[in-house]
Parts: sequence; structure tokens; C-alpha cells
Amino acid sequence: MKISVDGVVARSVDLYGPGKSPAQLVFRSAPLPYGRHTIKVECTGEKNKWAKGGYAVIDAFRVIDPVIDDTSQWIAYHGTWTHADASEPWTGGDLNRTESFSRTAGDTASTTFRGTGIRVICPRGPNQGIAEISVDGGPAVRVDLYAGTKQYQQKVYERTGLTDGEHTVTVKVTGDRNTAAMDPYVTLDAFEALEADPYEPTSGVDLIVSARINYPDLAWGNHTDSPITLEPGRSATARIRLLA
Ligand SMILES: [Ca+2]
Repeated sequence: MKISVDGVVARSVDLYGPGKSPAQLVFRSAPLPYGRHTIKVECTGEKNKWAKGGYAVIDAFRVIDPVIDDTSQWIAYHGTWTHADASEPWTGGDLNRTESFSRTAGDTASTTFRGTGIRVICPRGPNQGIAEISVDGGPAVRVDLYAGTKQYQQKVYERTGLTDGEHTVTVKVTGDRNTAAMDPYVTLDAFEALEADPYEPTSGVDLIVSARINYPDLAWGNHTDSPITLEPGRSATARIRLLA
């Protein structure tokens, strides 16, 4: 099958295997910038000479570190937030050209996410004040969003090391600003949930050893044992006999 990312063919993948191996990672894109992306899987109908069919089978797509934009239905806004989109000239560098802002002390924006960490993405600028950001109702961290010139998509807060699961992050407007700031606005562009990467490349060499015999004509019934990983610095010898 052929895989495209944002309209550009990235790779052709041969899904053939002598036995069925579930939940295989067959393609991983290069890191992509914030924003909306499209992945397309196309069945080519082609097969290698050992394969008995030309099926393309999809189990799942997985988004690593998913972005929750400020327009997401999963964000709860309390107070007097204004939501701006591409019709406003100052959103030019925002993710998806949207941002949500307030200058009223006590206003909050919260979202629940799954993962092991969270980033808060905001623009900084001359009229930006001080936000308080907390995770799971814990102690708040004060974050000064002031900058002399507007800077888009800044990672103004990052929390890592959470237990893998469901958490809540809250951004609160304090109404405070530093003396150089013209206003105490807090402007939210997006959240980025950080996940434990299930496909983290491992160091060392993976060697799959199966004591069973694979019969090509019984491909669906074959069994492959769990992989054995050799740790870096250790060695082992395996004899492999290849049968045409
Ligand atoms: Ca946005």
C-alpha cells in the first residue's frame, strides 16, 4: 500500500509476512509542525511474489502528542473570553489562525487530556499579562506572557512526568502584568498533550526467534514467539537457515 502525508507520497509499504503479526507499526511520519495534517493510505493492489493476495489492512492510526486547539470542544472556558479567528489580522501566526483571550482576573480555560505531560501554547506580546497554570488542581505556576514584540506559538509552560492517564490543565487569568506590559491579557492558542511513545525506537538489536516451523500454505495459523531483545553491550549467536 502507498502512504501519503499532506498529499505527498511518503512510502510504499509491503504488508506481507509468512504469519499474521498483529499491531505492527508499518509507517511513522517525520515530526510534523503544529496544525491539521492528512494521512492517506492507498491500496495499490500490488503484492510481492510470496503473497497470496493484494490486501491493504488497516488496524489503527495513532497521533503522537495530539494538539488540542483553543477552538476544541474539549476546552471549558469560564468567564469572558473572546475567541478570534482568521478574520482578525493579529491571529496571523496562531495555530489554525485562532486564539482565545481574556483580561478578567479569575477567568479560566481548562481541558482534560490523556498522556504523561502537557504543553501550553500561547503568543507572547506587549499587551500580555501573567497567567497561572496548574495541573490536576495542584500548585499554580505563574507565567509571564509579556514580550516586547509579538511572538506566536510559544511553549510557555510544560509539565512532564505525569502518570500515564487522564489529567486536567487549567490556565487562569490573574489580571496582573509586569510593569512593561500595556495590558494583562492572557491569550491561549493551543494545548499539546504529551504521550508515552508506544513506538519509541529501542537501542540494540532485535532478534525474533521462533522454534516453530512456518508452513507458507498455512500462513494464517502460524505462530511467532515474542521478540527477544539483546541489550546493548551483550552478545549472542544465532544460526539462521534460510529456506527458499
Ligand atoms: Ca489556535
